[in-house]
Amino acid sequence: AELIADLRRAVDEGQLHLEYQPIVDLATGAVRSAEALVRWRHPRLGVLAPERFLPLAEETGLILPVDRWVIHEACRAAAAWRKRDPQVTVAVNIAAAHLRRPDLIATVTAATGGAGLPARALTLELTESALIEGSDVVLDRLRQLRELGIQIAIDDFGTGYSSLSYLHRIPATELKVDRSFVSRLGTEDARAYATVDMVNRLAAAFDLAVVAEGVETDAQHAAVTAIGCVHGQGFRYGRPVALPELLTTLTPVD
Ligand code: G
Ligand code: G
Ligand code: MN
Ligand code: NA
Repeated sequence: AELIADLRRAVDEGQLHLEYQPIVDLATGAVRSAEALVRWRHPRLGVLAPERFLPLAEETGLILPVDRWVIHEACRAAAAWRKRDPQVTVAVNIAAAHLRRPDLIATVTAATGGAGLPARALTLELTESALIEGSDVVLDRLRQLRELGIQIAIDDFGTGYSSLSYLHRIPATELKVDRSFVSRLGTEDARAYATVDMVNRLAAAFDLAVVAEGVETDAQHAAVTAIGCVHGQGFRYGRPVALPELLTTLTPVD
């Protein structure tokens, strides 16, 4: 309960910060994008991971100011790193509650516009469970975001209780294969390979990009590459790092 009052202040007092995890082109190893992950530098408890405070933030509605801050901060960061590599994009996680809010569009437009970031350089990551609540209002909001040029990724794909039919309705641009599937690759488990292969084919049929999440080992890297996934994310390519460290991994254009 005390943590709630603390979190209320944390946004205003600049106690939140972002780490960025690279998303690479599997063929070349080049960093194509980075996922922003929020951390809270609590004055007494030290740095708190999202699982320590996001559930509380979602219960109390404080997730809205948190996610708003994250969107703005990530857009500013992306505008900075695109000076080094103009192709690089940024991905942010969006809570289900935010999707139900009419001001999401205004927040996103203000953040990209204010940072001078093209809309197509911002990806919103939504979980299946957030999308499955997919009322017509939510679907309409997603379509508006798409019309602005914003990219929509379905996060942790394959783990929610959704049916495949919703792929026909959600205006997504990308599937992120959940790391629980990727973690079983590189063992003798043929079913793991078949699962990731199926998701990759499905994505191709729907003209969606694919990110294999949670790639940790060389064997997993070899498997997702053989399957034909285009992008990868995971400790094998890089852990979440602060912005200055991420910048050193980008190839300067000049
Ligand atoms: O590294 P990691 O522990 O950062 O992230 C744990 C979980 O927290 C992930 O499932 C991620 O989607 C979620 N998460 C991280 N940052 C944010 C954020 O800024 N907003 C929301 N809504 N979720 C986030
Ligand atoms: O749910 P979402 O995909 O947004 O979660 C991102 C989370 O996954 C972050 O907590 C991040 O630290 C974690 N993560 C990223 N790469 C790896 C990996 O290779 N292995 C494991 N175990 N976790 C990872
Ligand atoms: Mn994510
Ligand atoms: Na994910």
